[in-house]
Amino acid sequence: MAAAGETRCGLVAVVGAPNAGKSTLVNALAGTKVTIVSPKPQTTRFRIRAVVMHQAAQIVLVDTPGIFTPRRRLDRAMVAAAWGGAQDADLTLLIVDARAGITESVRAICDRLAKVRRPVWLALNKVDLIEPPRLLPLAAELNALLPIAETFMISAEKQRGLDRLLARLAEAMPPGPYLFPEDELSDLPNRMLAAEIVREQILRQTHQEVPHHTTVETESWQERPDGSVRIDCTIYVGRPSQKAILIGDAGARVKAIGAGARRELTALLERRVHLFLNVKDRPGWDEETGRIRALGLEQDE
Ligand SMILES: Nc1nc2c(ncn2[C@@H]2O[C@H](COP(=O)(O)OP(=O)(O)OP(=O)(O)O)[C@@H](O)[C@H]2O)c(=O)[nH]1
Ligand SMILES: [Mg+2]
Repeated sequence: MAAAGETRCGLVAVVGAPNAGKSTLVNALAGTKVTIVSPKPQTTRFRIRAVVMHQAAQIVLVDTPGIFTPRRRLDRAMVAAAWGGAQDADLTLLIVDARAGITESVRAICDRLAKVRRPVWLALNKVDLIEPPRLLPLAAELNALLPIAETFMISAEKQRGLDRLLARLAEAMPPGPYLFPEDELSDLPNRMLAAEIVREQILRQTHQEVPHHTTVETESWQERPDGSVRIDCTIYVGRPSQKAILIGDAGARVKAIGAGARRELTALLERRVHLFLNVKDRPGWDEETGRIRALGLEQDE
């Protein structure tokens, strides 16, 4: 424990295009899973805070939804949440998928970040996927788009370059008391965690439009006398055809989703979990206030 007056603490917004690897990085720095990851873009839907302790610094990482051109009300709320994260932070860490390079959405993000009056750091991610000589020109091109205070080359997945990034983040945090208890890993309530873990399985086990037209809400959470927990979640989909895909032949798909989510939740909660999933079609849920609020979005955006 650091003596009073010696501690540092700050907020770091992790922003970037969808699929850049923001959540993978946040989990890697936190040393545990606090936010879900999938190969599909638009996985993260709301801001999730992860508290990372390093030496006498508390680094509060804010994972944000990927920034893209929004169409639905849900999308607009997601993108607003991402920019809200950058607004509140002491420092913005821009994650760019080095293999994808400077896409239209990276360019648009840079334009807007150039107007945020806070330091921007760049992490070129997925360096395991590209030839090293391509990295410097890419960093230089990004530096021409906006002033970047520090640049890192990392692989969040292979955990490369993360020690230096963590050490520099810790040094850059402003002096001040810790904002959160040292043992608090994340701000995600258990009910939201359960819903997110179910959604992660849906992202992994279904394809095309299904995952992006799906939302999950925890309806009830019941502690049982034997120490186990019963969790009931509702999965809302946009169309009856999507409901049929999610349920699968004789319920096989939803069963597999439930089995995967239960396994994951058992490990995360360190207790026995009984998970019940109910699939409902609800056209237009992605324009509905109640569903968007259930994700914690549009509260103060
Ligand atoms: N090869 C490789 N893959 C990575 C790396 N980092 C992340 N990925 C993969 O990239 C995909 C997207 O990762 P996420 O962490 O979900 O990306 P994100 O930026 O949070 O995406 P959104 O939440 O949709 O904005 C996943 O399949 C990850 O496993 C990396 O360093 N190398
Ligand atoms: Mg994410």
